[in-house]
Amino acid sequence: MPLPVPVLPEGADPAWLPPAAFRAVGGRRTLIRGSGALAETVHGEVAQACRRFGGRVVRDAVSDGTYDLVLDLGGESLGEEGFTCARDGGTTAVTASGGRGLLYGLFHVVRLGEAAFAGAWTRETHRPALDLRMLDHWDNVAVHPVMGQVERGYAGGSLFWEDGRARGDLERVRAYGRLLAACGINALAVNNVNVHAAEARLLTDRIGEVAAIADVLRPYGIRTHLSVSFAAPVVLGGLPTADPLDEAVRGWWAEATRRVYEAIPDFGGYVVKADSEGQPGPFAYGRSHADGANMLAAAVGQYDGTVHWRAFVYDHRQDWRDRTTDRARAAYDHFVPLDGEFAPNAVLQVKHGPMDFQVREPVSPLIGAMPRTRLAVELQVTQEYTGQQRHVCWLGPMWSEVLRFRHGPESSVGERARGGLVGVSNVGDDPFWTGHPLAQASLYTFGRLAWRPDAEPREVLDEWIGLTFPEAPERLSDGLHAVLDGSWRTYEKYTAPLGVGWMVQPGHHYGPSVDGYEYSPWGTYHFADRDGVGVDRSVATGTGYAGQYAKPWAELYESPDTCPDELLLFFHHVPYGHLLKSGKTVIQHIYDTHFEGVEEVEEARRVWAGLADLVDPARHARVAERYEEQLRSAREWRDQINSYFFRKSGVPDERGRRIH
Ligand code: GCW
Repeated sequence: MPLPVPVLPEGADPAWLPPAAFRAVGGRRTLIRGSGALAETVHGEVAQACRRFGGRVVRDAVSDGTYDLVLDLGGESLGEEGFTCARDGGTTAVTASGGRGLLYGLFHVVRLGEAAFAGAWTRETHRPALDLRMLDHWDNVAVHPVMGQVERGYAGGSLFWEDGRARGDLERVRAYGRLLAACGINALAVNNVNVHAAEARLLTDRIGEVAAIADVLRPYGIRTHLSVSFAAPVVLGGLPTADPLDEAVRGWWAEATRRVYEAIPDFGGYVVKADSEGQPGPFAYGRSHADGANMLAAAVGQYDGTVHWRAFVYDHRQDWRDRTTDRARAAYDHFVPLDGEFAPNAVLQVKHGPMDFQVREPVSPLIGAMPRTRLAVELQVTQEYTGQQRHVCWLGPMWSEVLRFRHGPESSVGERARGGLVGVSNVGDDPFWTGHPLAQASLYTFGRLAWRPDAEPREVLDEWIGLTFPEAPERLSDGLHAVLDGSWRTYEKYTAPLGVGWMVQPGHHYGPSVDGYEYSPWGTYHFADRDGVGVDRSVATGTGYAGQYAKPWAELYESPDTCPDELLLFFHHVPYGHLLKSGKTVIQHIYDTHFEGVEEVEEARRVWAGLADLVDPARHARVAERYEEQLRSAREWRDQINSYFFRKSGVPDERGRRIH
């Protein structure tokens, strides 16, 4: 039976799968060959498109006709996810050997639109570069008193959880799974890595709720994962210890895991934040992170499950006067000595930068330093530090830089991420999914970069535009590029300068507060005084962080003369008069970029206003309203940062602009 396409609730935005995106497929004759759950999903998609656009779909016919499109499951081995696509004699043929491959092949044809049915082309083979393309949802089941329902969520409540339990109606989750499949995502963790009391129980007596979610995601090729508490044997099992080498503890996890797989046979595995920001972990028992991860890896191993063990481990109770402790060093210092000790199904999940998803950070040196460990790279799709989905900040270009970065000549970050690419989701129950409608572009781009880390982000954006706004006139597409392409750099311009990061309001992290975290225990300082600003992370005179890189990066970052401008204050403390490679002084750069950043937001707002006739009114209005806030906030950032540094340095703007 073909699986019916999910029905969106009234008012929910179709995002990048509006009905019109299926026009080309829906107007044609399609043959689908093969069986299995995902073939039914594919059939349901094509059938719905045909109902709308007058085409016809048949199943497994040996029959008469000629077909415009043949979707063929079976044949040579392309793995579970690969597919080929060719066009000859008026027929476009997709072949796949796994159900997911067939589904991805269909979405490929949908993306191509009319072009899929024009001319003739030789066979192309498509396979994802990374096997695991995952979203982590930082969703709480119960609303957390400080963090709310979705930690760092800017798009309303949770898609999965409502009133303290899994939603009874999971139709919207089904629609979400469909959107994710269309950009290539194949795994999802349904709860926050900070595992509170109610959420801990999802592992045991509440696993049925997770299973219900897994059931609706499965037909879209998505495996479900769960964040668990390392202390579960104590808090749920009543054991006196959670020591990973204790036999009773190991037995407890084995039994809990057996029940999980009973409920969810294709369960993906556990995500663990241990010994981090107050979460329990193996340190309490004098054990290593490899001991902890391997114990859980053993529990899920026989079921083909994976443990995602996060490397976000640092001292969050630092004394700001202590200049020897450097949070940027922490992940490397903790984990590099453990290289080679992790089980094959234990993946170390590393944030892309050494700190915490700032608008500009160097690529984490840890990613280049653990060749004998399976690593997953974690990106933050949710815009915690990049405007919280009130600002336009399309993150494709930043992620692309990260994924193409090479620690050494042999491989890029995208190639080192053998354990996958993981994004912290920016989605909630908001009608536009992501709060800011244009933030959908980041989510889509994340999926496509996980499929192909060396993809050109601008081309991915073209895909997103083509799907989301089918048959968009050139003026709309140009306008969207104008407001999105440079938005990350614009955001960088009006916020914390030259890679120094932070300067946000403590707690919620929205809006400027230059010294908000300066004397706090979190290890996030800029060290501005009357003479200069920045953190000395050199080996010669600083914290030594620069030495965690291999050559040539270690040498390049070591000296302010060779360090790239955009990271200068991450690596060095320099006087305000220090000359950048751009030819400007640091202080003048700060003034100029902050004025420019605001001007760029004004311009983007103007461009958007001019697109009103080409975008549906609700979406246009939502973005327009957010531009007002972005502009207000950008001006606030400009004024706070410029005034702060003017007062500290006493150096006037050489262009004499007004600084308060
Ligand atoms: O980015 C920070 C956030 C925390 C988050 C933590 C983490 C889930 O401020 O809210 O906790 O990182 O990645 O674990």
